[in-house]
Amino acid sequence: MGRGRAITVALGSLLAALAAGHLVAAFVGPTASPFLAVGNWVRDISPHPVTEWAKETFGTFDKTVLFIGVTVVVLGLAVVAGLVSRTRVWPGQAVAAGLGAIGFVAVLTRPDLGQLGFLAPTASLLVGVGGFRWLHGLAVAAGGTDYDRRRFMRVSAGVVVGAGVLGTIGQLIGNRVDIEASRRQVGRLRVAEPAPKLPADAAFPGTSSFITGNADFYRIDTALTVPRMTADDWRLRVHGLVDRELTFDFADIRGRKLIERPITMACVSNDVGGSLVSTANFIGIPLRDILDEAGVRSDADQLLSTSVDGFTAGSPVDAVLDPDRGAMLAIGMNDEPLPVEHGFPARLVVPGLYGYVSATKWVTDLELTTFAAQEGYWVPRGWSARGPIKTQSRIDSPQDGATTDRGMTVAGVAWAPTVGIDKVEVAVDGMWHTAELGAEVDLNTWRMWRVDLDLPAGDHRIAVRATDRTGHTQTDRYAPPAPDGATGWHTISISAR
Ligand SMILES: Nc1nc2c(c(=O)[nH]1)N[C@H]1C(S)=C(S)[C@@H](COP(=O)(O)O)O[C@H]1N2
Ligand SMILES: [Mo]
Repeated sequence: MGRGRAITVALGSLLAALAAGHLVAAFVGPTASPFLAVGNWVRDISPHPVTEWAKETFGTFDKTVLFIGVTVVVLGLAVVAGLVSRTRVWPGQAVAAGLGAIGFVAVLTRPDLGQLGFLAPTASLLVGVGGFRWLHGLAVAAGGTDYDRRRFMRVSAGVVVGAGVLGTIGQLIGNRVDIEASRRQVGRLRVAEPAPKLPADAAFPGTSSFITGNADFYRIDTALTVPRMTADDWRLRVHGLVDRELTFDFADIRGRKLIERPITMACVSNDVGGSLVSTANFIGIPLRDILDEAGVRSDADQLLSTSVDGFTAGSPVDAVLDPDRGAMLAIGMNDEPLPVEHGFPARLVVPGLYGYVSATKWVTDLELTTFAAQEGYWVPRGWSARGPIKTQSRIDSPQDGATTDRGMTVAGVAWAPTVGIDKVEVAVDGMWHTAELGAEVDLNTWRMWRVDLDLPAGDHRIAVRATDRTGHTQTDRYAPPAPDGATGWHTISISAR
């Protein structure tokens, strides 16, 4: 058969296979969709330099790019499958079976699927291999009469349209778990111990706002699709090196005395001057309370928290049990139930630890274990097992490269969660000025600063460094984010006139 027909056979059966898997996955768990599962799988097995390169090059679009990449590779394989089957059917069927097998492995290695998860890749495999055979037969026949040729064209167009319709139906059914409805049902959380009222001088003109709105709060996670777990379905299991295993449901948590605490969270991937740091009023309960109820045994030194989608983070037990640090199991954020992207129904927040070793969203499992026995998700991927947040500061205004008046104000933020900020200094062409500090709202939050300058006309370099309350001053030695957080002074160039 001709190339065009061969490729049509392959692409038609591929689309039908993916649509069948997607549709079945809508009933057995959306992440069982072979296409999604292969995307997740490729992400998990990608070598560290590749994922870092993708993050640096594409930022938060890295996952979209991953999807496009997987799509291109799969389409390419399908085209090959078609082209090698122009005379015989079996080579293409073999490629279809191979792709189906990859989908199978990807789905079966998902940590978040029930026993029926295998049905989705099974559907894809059968439809892919069977569909290829059927279309191939029609394509061979299409070499005969005009009637057969038109029939092949009609059938392949029908297969493509049908696959689109079934895939879309699968998508709609998969989204039927109305997570926003579950959030609305949770409604207002009644807080017994509210966060302190913000003093007027917590922030200055030109700095970030002190509390980051939920829509502006930075977001980082490995989830290709946000987990859709309702409050009713949510359970939290506490087990491992404990005296008694416990399981909590959402009502158990919200029925307790809820506290509200302002906490600054930071991502280890935040480069000097970067924006992966935000502050919110988190609502929840002290994590320590439920760990104490389970009775943490003295041989446990790591709390391994697992998300419904399989992400894991390992936090030091002394940090999560330290009453002064105030680690939380959070169910709310800035007066609302947690937004879905930030972990609804529940997440962990541990002041002073980077998110990758502490802040598990959609958390469903807390295992008391040891650092020697288990590693969190990012550790085998080149990041340090321990991730205390490093003292940092950032210039928010003016922007790098700006032209300013000679009389101007430099303003920004500094953070050293758990110990607090003692001093911020700004260097103008190497001359240090001490900045005025905003109110210290909490030792676990960032602190705003500003300094008024009167500059000679011309170009200037402005750098900032903070000193925390342990007396430690930020080093000027630049270190990149990997493996345990960036160091160095945020520096900008401006021109005054
Ligand atoms: N389930 C899950 N939780 C997660 C992650 C993730 O990939 N999956 N990423 C962590 C990282 S690296 C950070 S910095 C914080 C970010 O939380 P945010 O998106 O609410 O800002 O979440 C942490 N919790
Ligand atoms: Mo992070």
